[in-house]
Amino acid sequence: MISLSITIANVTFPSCIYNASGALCTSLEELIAIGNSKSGAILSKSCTLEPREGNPSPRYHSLPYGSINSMGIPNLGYKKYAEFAKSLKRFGKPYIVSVSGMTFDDNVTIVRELSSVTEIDLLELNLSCPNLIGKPQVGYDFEQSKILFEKVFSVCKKPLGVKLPPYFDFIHFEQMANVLNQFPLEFVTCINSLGNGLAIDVETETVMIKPKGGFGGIGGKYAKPTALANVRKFYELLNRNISIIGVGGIETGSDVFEYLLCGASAVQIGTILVEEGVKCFERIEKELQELMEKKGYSSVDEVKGKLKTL
Ligand code: OXC
Repeated sequence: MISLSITIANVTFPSCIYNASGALCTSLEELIAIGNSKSGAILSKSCTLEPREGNPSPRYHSLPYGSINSMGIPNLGYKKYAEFAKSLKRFGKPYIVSVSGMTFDDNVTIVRELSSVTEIDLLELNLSCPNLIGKPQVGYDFEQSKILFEKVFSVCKKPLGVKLPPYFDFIHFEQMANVLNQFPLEFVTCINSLGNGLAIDVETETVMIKPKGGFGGIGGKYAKPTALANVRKFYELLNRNISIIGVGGIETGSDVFEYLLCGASAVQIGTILVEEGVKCFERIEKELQELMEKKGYSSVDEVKGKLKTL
């Protein structure tokens, strides 16, 4: 049997395929369902200092090739995700908490506090939520990102990674990689949703979601080519000890294989998890194993980064 197991920051993931933050991972029940599934890790919804209701509904809509959302980080507050850690340990897979403080200082406080919770394995700092009214994405401000990393790494005792927005210009990849390479980051997750897209119902001549006049983050198949490009570019530019996690439009084992070729060590599932439920992990894992077997590969490492160019 082909092993899909991987190791990041000395933490073993039984499978390289797990949930994206935001997809069915806000309540303890949802996190337990991920624990009980074939997901290779349990990643929480991004958390803030205080609990949040998020943006007004409707705030998620499926689209022909993906989804649009403007959730606004509804979550239970970081203390709950710390509390949940003990009961999630029994699943024998990493528990990762996503952090998305509303301010610079909130991020520092949350990372410091979660750092001392033994049962949390890793932290993913989300610098790329496109749906917070009046708050630009920190990941698009390279100077601010650097200042934040300096502070966060001075208080963080856990392996920490960062969730990035999509970049579209080589100079921006270089500028961000230059910042990231200066810190002891364990992983980089590429990409958050394509920010501020618009979806329209022609019949009613109306936008699909309520917040921000209908603008929202686009996920699913629409995002895949951009996400693959972000994984590939950062694989080329980042220090080799920083693992890359791919996310965007993965529906099949073949999609995962593409991400591995680009240099991803693991992948996260967002839109299709919301649409299909936690059973998607078993299906995608099986599809990937069959494809790898057919091609004669026996581990994730053998495929990683092997993309050919013309
Ligand atoms: N990305 C995020 O980081 N957060 C959520 N949506 C998204 O596309 C959210 O909660 O709005």
